[in-house]
Amino acid sequence: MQNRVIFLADFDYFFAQCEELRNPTIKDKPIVVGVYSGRTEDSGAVSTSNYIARKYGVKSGLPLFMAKKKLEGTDAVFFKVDHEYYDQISSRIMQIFRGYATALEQVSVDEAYMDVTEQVEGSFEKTREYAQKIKADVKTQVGITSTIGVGPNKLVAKIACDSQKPDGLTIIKPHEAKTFLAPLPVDRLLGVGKKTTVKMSEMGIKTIGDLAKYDCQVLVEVFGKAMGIYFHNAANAVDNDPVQEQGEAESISKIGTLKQDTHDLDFILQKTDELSDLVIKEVASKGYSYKTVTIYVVNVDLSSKTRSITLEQPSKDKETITRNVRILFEKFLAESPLEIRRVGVKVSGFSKEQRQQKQLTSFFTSG
Ligand code: DCP
Ligand code: CA
Ligand code: CA
Repeated sequence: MQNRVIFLADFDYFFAQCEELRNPTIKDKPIVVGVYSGRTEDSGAVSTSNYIARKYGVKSGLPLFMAKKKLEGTDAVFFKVDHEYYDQISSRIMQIFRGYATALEQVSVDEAYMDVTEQVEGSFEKTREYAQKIKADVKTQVGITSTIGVGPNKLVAKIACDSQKPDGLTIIKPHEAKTFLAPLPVDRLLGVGKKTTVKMSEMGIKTIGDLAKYDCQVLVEVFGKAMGIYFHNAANAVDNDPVQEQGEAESISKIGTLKQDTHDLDFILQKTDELSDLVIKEVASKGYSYKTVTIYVVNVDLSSKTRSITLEQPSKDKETITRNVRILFEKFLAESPLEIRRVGVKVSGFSKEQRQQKQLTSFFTSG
C-alpha cells in the first residue's frame, strides 16, 4: 500500500477565539469562556481561555471563582458558552476542509482528520505548502487560526498536532514517526488513562519508546488481547484506522418477532412499519440522512438473510424506508418459500448536515 498522508486540524483556543472574532476589540485581553452552573454568580468552570489568560494559569476545567482570582487586576473578559454560535463557525470551517480532502472525519467541534494522500500525491514534501494553504484559507474566509499535525496515520497526526500550538504546523514523515513518539510519556497515547499509566509504570514502561520495545505477548496477558495489541502497534506508530466520515460505519436497526410465522407480505409489512417508525425516530434525532435500506429476515428454520437497496440520493423520510422495505420483501418472498419468524429494518450510509461533537476518547474506557 502506498503510504497515507493524514492531517489532523484543531482550531486554536476555539470557544475563546470565536468570542474574539465577534468582539475584535478584546483581542489583547485575557478571555475566559465559562459554563455557569447558575447556583451563585461565579459557580461553574472554565470551558476554555485564550492564550493570554492561560499565562495566568487559567485553563479548561478550572473553577470560575479561581479564574476570577487569578485574573484579578487585569482587564479580563468573561463569556458564557454559546454552543450554537461555535457550531456555526465550526460547520463553516469543516465545509472548507471538505474541499481539501478525499475523506474527512470530524471528531469534535474543533477537530477533524483529513486524508489528503491523493491531493499531495503521497508526498510529504508537498504537505507543508498544502497545510499552510488550508490554514490560510480558513483564516481568510472565517477568521479562525488552527493548528495542523501531519503524519502517516491518525495516531501520529494527532500527537503531532498537540506538540505545537497555537497556529502550529508539525509534520512527521513516516520514517520519523517512531523516533518522534519514543520520548513522549505513554499517556499521550489515546486509551492510556490514569490506571493504565500507573500499571505501565510498575512494569517499567514510562515512555512510548519503552512501550514499543516491550514484549507484545506480555502486554496481551496484562491488558487483554485487543488493548495489548493496540498498545504495541500504537507505540510503534502503527495505525491503519481509516479516515472515516462520522456515522459512515454506523447503522440504525430494529428487529422484532412476528406474532406468528408467516409468508404473508401484508402481515410482515405491518411489523416492519412499526420497526421503521422506531428507526426513523432515531435517524431524525441524530439529524442523519441515510443512503441504504436493508431488511433482515429470520426464517422458521432459523436461517437468516439480508437484502439491501442503496438509494440514488440520501433520504431523511420514513416513506422511503417503507417503500424500499416493501420492494425488498416482495422480491424476497418471491424467491424464498420459507415462513418467516423475525424481521428487521436497518438504514445505513449516513450523512449529516450538522455534525455533533464526538469525542475520540469515547471509544476507550478510562484507565
Ligand atoms: N472544551 C470544554 N471543556 C474542556 C475542554 C474543552 O468545554 N474541558 C471546549 C472548549 C474548547 C473546545 O472544547 O474551546 C476545544 O477543546 P480543545 O481541547 O481543542 O481546546 P481549545 O481549542 O480551547 O484550545 P487549544 O488551542 O489548546 O486547542
Ligand atoms: Ca482546539
Ligand atoms: Ca480539540
